[in-house]
Amino acid sequence: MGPSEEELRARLERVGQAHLLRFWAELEPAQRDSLRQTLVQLDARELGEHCKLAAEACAREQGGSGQGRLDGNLEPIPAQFLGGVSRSDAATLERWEEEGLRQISQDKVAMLLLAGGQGTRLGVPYPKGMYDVGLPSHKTLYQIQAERIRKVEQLAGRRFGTQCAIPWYIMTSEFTLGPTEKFFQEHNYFNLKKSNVVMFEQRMLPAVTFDGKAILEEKGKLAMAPDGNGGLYRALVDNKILEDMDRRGIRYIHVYCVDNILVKMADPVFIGFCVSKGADCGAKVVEKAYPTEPVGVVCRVDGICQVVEYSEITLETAQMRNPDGRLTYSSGNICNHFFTLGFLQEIAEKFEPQLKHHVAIKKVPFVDEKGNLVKPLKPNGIKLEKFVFDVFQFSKNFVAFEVPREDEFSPLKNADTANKDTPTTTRQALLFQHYRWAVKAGATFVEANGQRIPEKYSLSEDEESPVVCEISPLVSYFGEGLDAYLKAKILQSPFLLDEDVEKFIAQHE
Ligand code: UD2
Repeated sequence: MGPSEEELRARLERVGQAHLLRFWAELEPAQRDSLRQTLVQLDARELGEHCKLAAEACAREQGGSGQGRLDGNLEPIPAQFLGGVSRSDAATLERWEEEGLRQISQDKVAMLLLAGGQGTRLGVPYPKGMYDVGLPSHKTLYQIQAERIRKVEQLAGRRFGTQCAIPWYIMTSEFTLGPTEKFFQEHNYFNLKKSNVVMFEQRMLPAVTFDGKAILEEKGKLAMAPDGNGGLYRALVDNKILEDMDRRGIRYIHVYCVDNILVKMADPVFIGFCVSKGADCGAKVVEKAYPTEPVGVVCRVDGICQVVEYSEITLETAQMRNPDGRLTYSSGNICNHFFTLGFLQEIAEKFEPQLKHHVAIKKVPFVDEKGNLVKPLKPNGIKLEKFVFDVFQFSKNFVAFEVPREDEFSPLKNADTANKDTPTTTRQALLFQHYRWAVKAGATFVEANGQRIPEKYSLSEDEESPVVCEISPLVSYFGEGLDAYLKAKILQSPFLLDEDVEKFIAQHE
């Protein structure tokens, strides 16, 4: 049953939120129950504090310009804590890869996907992982990721003679849990063991007006949004995920965001690097493309590692270069992180409440005093979010690992009407990578008339891959092992090497 209307009203009045019951008299019994349940769950006192916090944080942010605030206290990640593909020789990279595969083969590594976002910029009504960017195979992001897990399990198992598994934890939100579960069921979990795919839900927080009032999006429903990808740490506790990891013997967790089509799942090189350095927390980064590129930079502030937003430093600092010509602050964050289980346990137990609240100002549809639905033209609401990387500051041994952008980072953020991070740019990035792998393995591509297509190893931003070439992750995780199929082969675009390699061999004999 829960509290009566009078009781609810009294509690809300004490915290200045009684307007949430404005339409109570008009609500059907089911709507009343649902609103009552939301308000009880939120707890009036906590709701009041949340609204106050949101309004204050927003006023603070709008009052002062962030630019230049941190410049004086900034320093790059010291060289001994920064590794990278182009900063190391082949033997060292192999050593790290071997170490990563060893940890995977011993069932100590898990993947954790952040998939609770609403993907508003892409503008599709379903979770981003279900998106098909138009590859010849029409695989979705989820399928590509699942197949990379299967392949790297196989590589580790073969190398060390074990049968191993990488559990896949997927953080969803109220918006994404239902459709994601259904999608995985319909696709038989992409042939992963169902018990190794663990979905859990992050919390939602009410959107708040500039004067600190929670917003009604319907007469009986509050406007709510997920609490940011840093909501991870509360969600891990709420859903007892760390206990589940511990029970399975997991020691290292590779966390990533859903939209990077090139993501190396459970990347053995990155994991091996972090483990070899004894790190408790690590971030994969790419070199910033240009000084004003709008990405957060991994660096130190007053000696403490963190991600600094581009809006928090001046142009002058962003443009600083080292004697070798590289940008001084060049480590661009790509939402790809390494944590030990022990570190996550510490965050959950001790530090989570200290994580900063970030303010996002959005247009939030609402019902006005007369009960009419209004779609605001100007931003009217504050959403508070925590960020996954804000825990770096609590690390005792933080490392960063730089990887080539063209091999590891191409995110799907926008619809094709934009010119960056779209279905087209992500598709092209993957096709061009697979083309480079094929050429490296010894294949030659020809036109329909048999004329050879000249080889290419780099593209400018708006150029298309010279051929359409897709290789199933079940055949190759990161370009390895392709010589066996592609050496000295003459191939025509569009080319798809799918998991049925026997058929391919028979056709090309
Ligand atoms: C993220 C990073 C940014 C940069 C960029 C690269 C954060 C806070 N920012 O920015 O530094 O690395 O990615 O692509 O990490 N998500 C949830 N719950 C939420 C909100 C988001 O799970 O409440 C997930 C979302 O589904 C996605 C990931 O977090 O997988 C990143 O979210 P985003 O795309 O909104 O982040 P973006 O692009 O602003």
